[in-house]
Amino acid sequence: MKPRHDTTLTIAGAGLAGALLAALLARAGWRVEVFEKRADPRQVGYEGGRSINLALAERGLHALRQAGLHEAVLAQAVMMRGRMVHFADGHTALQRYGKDDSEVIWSVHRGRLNLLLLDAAEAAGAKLHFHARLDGVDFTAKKARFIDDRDGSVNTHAFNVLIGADGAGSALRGAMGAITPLGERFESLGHGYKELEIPPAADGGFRIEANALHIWPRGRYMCIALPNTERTFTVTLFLPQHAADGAPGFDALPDLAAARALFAHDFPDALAQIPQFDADWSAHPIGQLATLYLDRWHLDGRAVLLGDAAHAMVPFHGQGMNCAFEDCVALARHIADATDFATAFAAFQAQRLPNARAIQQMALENYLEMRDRVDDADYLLQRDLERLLAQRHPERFVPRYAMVTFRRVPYATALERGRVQRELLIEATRGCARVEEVNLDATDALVRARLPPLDA
Ligand code: FAD
Ligand code: 8R5
Repeated sequence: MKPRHDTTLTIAGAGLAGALLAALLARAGWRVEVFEKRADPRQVGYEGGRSINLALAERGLHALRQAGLHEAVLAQAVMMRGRMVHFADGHTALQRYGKDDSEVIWSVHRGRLNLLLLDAAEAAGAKLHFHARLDGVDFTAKKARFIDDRDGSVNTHAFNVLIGADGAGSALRGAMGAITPLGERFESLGHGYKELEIPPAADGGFRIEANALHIWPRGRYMCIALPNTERTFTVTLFLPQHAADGAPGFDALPDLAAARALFAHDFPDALAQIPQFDADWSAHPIGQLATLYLDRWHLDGRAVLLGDAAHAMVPFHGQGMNCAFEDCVALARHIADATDFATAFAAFQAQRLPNARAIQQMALENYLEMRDRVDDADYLLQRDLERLLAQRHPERFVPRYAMVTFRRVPYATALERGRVQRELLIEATRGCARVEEVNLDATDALVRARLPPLDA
């Protein structure tokens, strides 16, 4: 479709996806209005000043490139070359993510990224409304109701097309579900998270290695830390909600003393770097982790969902934002290519829903990998062989982590080829203790037979 002057695209939510999508659609010539429940962060500052960072990978970076924003974002990002694993005995080891510094991920500040995207959306011509919480939709009259939570006042806006970028608790999803069953299912992981902060060192530098994503794997739970440009780290403890079989859980940490005792026992080196442990633990809520599955993302040509509103996932692959950004580019392209909105939204759903399912599954699987397998002998042998095969067959054998993180092949392709590769690694390392013992001629033949060249 060519942009039409009698048609406005109304976006609910000016978070990461809503702001980027507004920029992309406004640049393409559409009239765009965005309604966000919170205040304008450019006026009030973001999230109470807390540094919350996200890992940006190739899919997200590529979307930012489409909006001309990648350089501005990377100028404020910290490079993470690999996992720095902190073993229980205190020693550490860097496991590189990619072959060199062209294959890295970037720690970016959520608040600053959001500001940049909002400025870009506005510069492209999108109209932004803050203090406007979507509260109800009349899909017959095509009217949406918004509430200003400061005083409870209500505003009603006529719409042509509604786009839901209003996050995991999406109000638009709720309104659509009241008209048509969306097949909504929430699956709670049964684990929660708590954020803590490592401040800068006395000399103003980073207290631990800056250019890495730190992991303290402890079997059934773990801590991670991502660097901030302010030379701080945001530390996140992931832990079961309920203690069971001798493993700790949030419900068995009734007070600060219990929380400190857990850290002193399992993460003493991390605890030593968190001087404000007590204040952080008391002030920060326990975050919830769940996967949201839907069977439908759109209501003919009237409404469509994307990002967390359509497919919230657990965080363990660091792909929630990356996937949401990929959604934005895909939706903008389907709107440009189709003859009407119903066709565009159906094509968007057909393309993206199977891929959202695939990354949701891989994100769940990566929790086990991060917390339990990074220090396991079989895993390390398979990982050595994986690196060797990736060098010998760079176009055929691309580790699953790399397909998800450094390539843009559909997530469903990464999942399927990852399965083939895993079986191959298990077969090839059977009975071997070291990678030198693997029969490489036979393994090369298996690679050529099972893995056609990957072209993306
Ligand atoms: P959101 O960014 O949540 O935006 C939704 C917006 O809608 C918000 O601004 C909200 O205020 C607004 N809103 C909500 N309801 C209404 C309403 N009724 N009316 C109007 N506006 C409304 N992803 C990664 O790729 N890498 C990471 O490392 C990573 N780390 C994360 C760390 C944390 C602590 C969390 C919580 C998530 C992380 N994610 C990460 C996931 C990522 O944040 C989300 O996947 C991404 O923000 C989804 O974008 P979105 O625009 O769909 O939703
Ligand atoms: N999200 C991430 C990865 C994969 C790292 C690897 C994992 C915190 C709430 Cl848990 C997690 C990754 O496999 O070595 N890349 O990026 C981000 C992650 O968690 C984010 C910061 C998070 C939700 C709290």
